Amino acid sequence: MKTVFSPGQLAHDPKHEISDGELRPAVEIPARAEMVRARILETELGEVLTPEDFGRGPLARVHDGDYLDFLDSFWTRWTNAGRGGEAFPFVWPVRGLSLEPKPDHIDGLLGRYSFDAGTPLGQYSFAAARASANSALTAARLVAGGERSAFALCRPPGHHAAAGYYGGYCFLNNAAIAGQWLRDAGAERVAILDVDYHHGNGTQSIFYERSDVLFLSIHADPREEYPYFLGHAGETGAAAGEGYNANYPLALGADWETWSNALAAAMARIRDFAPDTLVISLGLDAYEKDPISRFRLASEDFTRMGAALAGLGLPTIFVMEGGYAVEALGVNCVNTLAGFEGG
Ligand code: 6XA
Ligand code: ZN
Repeated sequence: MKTVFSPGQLAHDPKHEISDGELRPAVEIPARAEMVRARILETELGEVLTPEDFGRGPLARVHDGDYLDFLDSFWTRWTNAGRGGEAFPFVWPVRGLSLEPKPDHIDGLLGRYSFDAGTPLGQYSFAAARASANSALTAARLVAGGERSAFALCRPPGHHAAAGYYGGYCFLNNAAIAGQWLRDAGAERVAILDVDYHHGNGTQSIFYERSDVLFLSIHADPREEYPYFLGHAGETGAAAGEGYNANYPLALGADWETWSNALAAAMARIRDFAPDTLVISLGLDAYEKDPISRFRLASEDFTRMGAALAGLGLPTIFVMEGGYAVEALGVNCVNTLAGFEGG
C-alpha cells in the first residue's frame, strides 16, 4: 500500500494545549507522524509519496470560504494585535449570542471559528493542515486511479473540524475533503467509517443532510468523553440525509470483543449502502495504552481491524486521525494497514 505524506505537515509544532482544565504539554505533535513514517519504512509497507498541491478548490467544497479566510489571515491578525506564539480561544457565540456581525478583534474571531480551547493555533498550523489535506487528496486520487487502497499519513488530523470551525486538534477535515473529492471525481456513493476513539463530529456535521455520503462512527460515549456534544446513537441524519448517519457509542473500557461487535454492525450498514469507495478515518487512540483515551484495544487488534475491513472488498482510503501513545503509534497504524493487505 502506498503512503502519502508531506514534510510540510510537521510545521505545525504546538508546545502546549489546554486540557483537563489546565495548560499542558501538547500531545498532537510532529513525532506522531515521524513514528508512523519510520514504521512504514521499517516494515516496507510500500512507497511513501509526497502529495500534489490541489489548491483551495477541494477545501472549499467542504469548508466555508470565510473560515478558510480566517485561517489564512490568522497569523497576520494575531501579530498585528501584538501577540505571538500559540493562540487559544476563550469566548464562544453560544446560545443566544450572535454569529453576525463577525468580530473584528482576533480574540472574537478565534471563538467565532472554533469549538474548544484545546487546539493550539500557530503560525504554521494552516500551512501544515493544507499539506495534510493534500495528502488525503493524493491518496484519494491514487484509489480513484485504480489502486485498491492508499494511506494518507495525515496530521494535523481532521475529523473534528466542521465546515466553519476548528477544534480537537483539527483544522481541515481531511476525510471529508477526500470523500467529497471522490464524489466530484465520479463516485456516486462514498462511505466514511470513523474508528477513532473520539466521535467524528466534524465529519458527521458536514454530511448530516446528505444521502450520497454515509457516515459511521465507533467511539466512546459522548456522555463521558470528548467531544461531549455530538455522537449519540439517536443521530441518524436529517432531511435527505435521514438514515445516512450511524453512531456506535461504546462505554469506556470497551475491549476488542465489544468494539468488534460495533464494527460488524457498521460493516453491515456499509454493505447495504454499497459505496463505490470507502474512507476510513483511522484513529489509533482506541489503543489500551493511549494516554488520553479509555478503550482497551491491543496492538494485535488493529491487525484484526484491518483484516476485517478488507472483507468489504472496497477501494479504500485510510486517513490518519488521532492516537497519542507515540511509541506504539507506528506499530498500531501499520498493523491496521498490513492487516488490510493480508485480509
Ligand atoms: C481533548 C481531546 C481531543 C481529542 C482529540 C482526538 N483535548 N480526536 O484524538 O480524535
Ligand atoms: Zn481521537
